[in-house]
Amino acid sequence: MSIEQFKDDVISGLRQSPQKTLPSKYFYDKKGDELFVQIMHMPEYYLTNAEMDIFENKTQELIESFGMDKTIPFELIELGAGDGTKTLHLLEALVKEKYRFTYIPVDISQNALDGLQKNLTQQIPHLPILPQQGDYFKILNELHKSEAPKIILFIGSNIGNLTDDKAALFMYKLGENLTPGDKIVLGVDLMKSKEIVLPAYNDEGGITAEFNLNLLDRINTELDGDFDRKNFEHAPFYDEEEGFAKSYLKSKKNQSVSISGQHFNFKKDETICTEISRKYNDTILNRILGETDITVLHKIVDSESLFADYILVRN
Ligand code: AVJ
Repeated sequence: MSIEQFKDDVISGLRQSPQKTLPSKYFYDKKGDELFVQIMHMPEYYLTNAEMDIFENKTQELIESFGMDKTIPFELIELGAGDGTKTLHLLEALVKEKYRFTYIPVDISQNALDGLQKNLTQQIPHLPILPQQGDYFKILNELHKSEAPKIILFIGSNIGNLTDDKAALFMYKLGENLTPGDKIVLGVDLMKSKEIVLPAYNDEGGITAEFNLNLLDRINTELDGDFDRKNFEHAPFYDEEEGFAKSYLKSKKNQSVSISGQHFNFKKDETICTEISRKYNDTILNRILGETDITVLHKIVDSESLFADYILVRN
């Protein structure tokens, strides 16, 4: 991720009117990565436990939905691999049941991949693992050259940060890089009441607020900005009807901020939208897949029906 790109995105996002925005992908600097790990361990952030429940307790249902032949080697490709704790359960079961496969974690962070590889080879000594660093679609395009059937893991509600238009484009591009019969495991957070969703993005301990405000610190450090974080507050929002959680940073007063020599004015109570976290149901997913060659094969939910891993197929 280049600093020029970061600067362009920040400046154009803050020039937007009426709603200023900042892309959520910039949350993840070193501090942001650490804070996100803390978020995943918070009692309010039900998403992690719910998907863990699926990978831990519905492993057989997951494996059966792949419909793989044990004699044919396949590739299990994980986009945005993270620390692999959920995937570990699936990998262990696949190895134990003598499936023939290579695990290919893909991430933009070489650091994340190194940590993951170290972890997984300790836990599963004979796991064939082939980490790939770089852009998802560049790597998928390379991998498409091999004949092996593929299962793509895109879990953790990572698709939730995309607007529906962008999610549809993402799924279309994914389909372009797959062969008929290939599968996708798509992990999404399900639509539910705001009593459950809001606390996940507005925890008592203030970790999410810190995660959101850290973006201002990052802009200050990397783009020579002078945001005073005391003058902004974390403002979460959930539209229960539409299923959109959104995070904002709200200006506590009229103020002007300079970034790389450019000035931006904020009125009291004016907001910057820093993240959307889309919540799904079958209708929304099918609409997003509408223009693609991908359809839903199966749906696995956790014991409390909070989260779903959809098994999709490329037709
Ligand atoms: C990593 C996109 C799944 O939207 O729930 C957590 C990021 N933001 N708390 C989410 C996040 C605030 C998270 N995803």
